[in-house]
Amino acid sequence: MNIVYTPLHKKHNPKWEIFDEEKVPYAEVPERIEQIVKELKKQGMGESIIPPQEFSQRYIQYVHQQHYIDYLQRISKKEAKKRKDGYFTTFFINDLCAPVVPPTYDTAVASVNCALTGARLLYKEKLVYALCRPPGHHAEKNRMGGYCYFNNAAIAANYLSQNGKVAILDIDFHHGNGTQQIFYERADVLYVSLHIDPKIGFPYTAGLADEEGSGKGKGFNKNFPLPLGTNEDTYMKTLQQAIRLVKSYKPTTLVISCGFDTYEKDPIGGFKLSIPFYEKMARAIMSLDFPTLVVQEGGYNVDDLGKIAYSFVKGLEE
Ligand code: Q9C
Ligand code: ZN
Repeated sequence: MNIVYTPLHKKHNPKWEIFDEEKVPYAEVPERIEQIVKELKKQGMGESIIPPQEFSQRYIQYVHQQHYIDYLQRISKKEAKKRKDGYFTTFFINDLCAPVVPPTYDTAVASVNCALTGARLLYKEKLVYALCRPPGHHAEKNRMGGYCYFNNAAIAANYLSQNGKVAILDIDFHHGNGTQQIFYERADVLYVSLHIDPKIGFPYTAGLADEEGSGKGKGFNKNFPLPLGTNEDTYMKTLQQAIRLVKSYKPTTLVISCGFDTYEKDPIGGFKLSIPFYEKMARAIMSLDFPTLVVQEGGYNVDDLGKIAYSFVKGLEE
């Protein structure tokens, strides 16, 4: 298995987000990815870690509006420099959980490059893990939000769709409203997600079971909203349903939007999954036997993220 990683992500380091009018410490911290890398190295996987390649901006343009891309670049390089707490934009945004700091644009591009490098590698490798940061699945065509600026998994899936149908399985605690929106009218990319019921959790505005896609995309979007406190038994049964859907779609490649905020001790999650359970999840997913790109999304228990990721990786590699 190849692991794509760059230390560039560390520069994107906002201190606060604003949630329900309150300024709260930013959960999406650089230590998240650093802890994962540290544990994978400790487990002898250091040799598998490779840096991302550079890609043309057009791969981002296929998914995000040019006007949005340019706006994010401009506020990173100009307006954000004058703010100590990061710049909370009024435009192109869904919530106040995506502050822009001066390095945000460049690190968001580097994060996309990790996902695209992984996608390109899938032509010769069976399995790649892209350690993307900032995460991406809340980023819509022209809106940032929920710690996300560019939609890494969507950009990679769109790249892979040149070569055949792609399935995206999103196992982050939160619904990937951005990924759903981007592919909502497309039949050549299936989006399947397990997440906290949006009636009770972020992102609130999308992720209900009756959102099934529209136009040509009708039937190619599937949401499994789950209650707060979901346990391993319910989660595995639901994951098996999701896996069956992916299997019957017969994609050429599979992209996993992989969040570890479903962990029982995640500070912003609310499911009850234990560290050893991630190995079982990965094994269930790998039973599909498609070339698979794992894209890092959320997961905020910095102390345990390394162990969670390693448990997942063990299941992937079996
Ligand atoms: N105090 C991802 O997992 N903030 N995004 C929630 C926490 C937004 C999550 C409030 C959560 C965004 C990629
Ligand atoms: Zn999440």
